[in-house]
Amino acid sequence: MIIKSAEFKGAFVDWRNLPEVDLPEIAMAGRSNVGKSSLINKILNRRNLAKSSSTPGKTRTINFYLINQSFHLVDLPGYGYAKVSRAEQQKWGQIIENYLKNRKQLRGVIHLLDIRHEPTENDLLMKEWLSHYDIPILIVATKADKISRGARQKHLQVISRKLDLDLGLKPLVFSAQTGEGTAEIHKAIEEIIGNYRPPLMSN
Ligand SMILES: Nc1nc2c(ncn2[C@@H]2O[C@H](COP(=O)(O)OP(=O)(O)O)[C@@H](O)[C@H]2O)c(=O)[nH]1
Ligand SMILES: [Mg+2]
Repeated sequence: MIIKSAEFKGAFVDWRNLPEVDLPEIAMAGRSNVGKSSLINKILNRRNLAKSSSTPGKTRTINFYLINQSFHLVDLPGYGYAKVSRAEQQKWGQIIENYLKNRKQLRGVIHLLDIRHEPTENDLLMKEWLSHYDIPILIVATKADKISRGARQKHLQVISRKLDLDLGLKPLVFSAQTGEGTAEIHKAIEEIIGNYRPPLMSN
């Protein structure tokens, strides 16, 4: 996939205020600090389009990017940041679940997990929502440069087992540092977007 254009289109709190444009959408989900902004910048080949914040847990908005005038990439609020109150975390959960449940343009979710860590309760909840709402998923294991090649399989197995992934749903290995996995993510996005059929107009 060639990225010809990538524009930030806004930050939203309520799914009801999202752009009504009828373009397919792919959303990114994951824990705060898992590497979402870094992945977005890397796959779009932009240095700082998605702000990589040094104060984790701050973004609680749904951020919209328009790519090649043909689809939206959506950055969901990172969940599970420990220093945020429980009530606040529940609010984020609602923002995310409402989006997943109601957004008609949504075609798939890229679920990011840090390759080094065992999935958390929040990661499991995310996976449950995606299954429940029948949303196609791509699991991406981030920060692959932080462990040795030899340790990869073991870490990937922990993730697959904990998330109870089907055999066909192998995590894709990614590093924003080295760019590993970028081509595979492009391909996956093209496949997900390619499946899009605009709804028939009716009156
Ligand atoms: N070594 C390494 N660090 C990464 C990678 N991806 C993200 N980071 C770092 O992890 C921190 C959080 O990244 P960010 O993209 O802001 O995470 P977000 O909160 O999920 O958007 C930042 O300090 C990044 O530089 C990666 O692939 N490799
Ligand atoms: Mg971010």
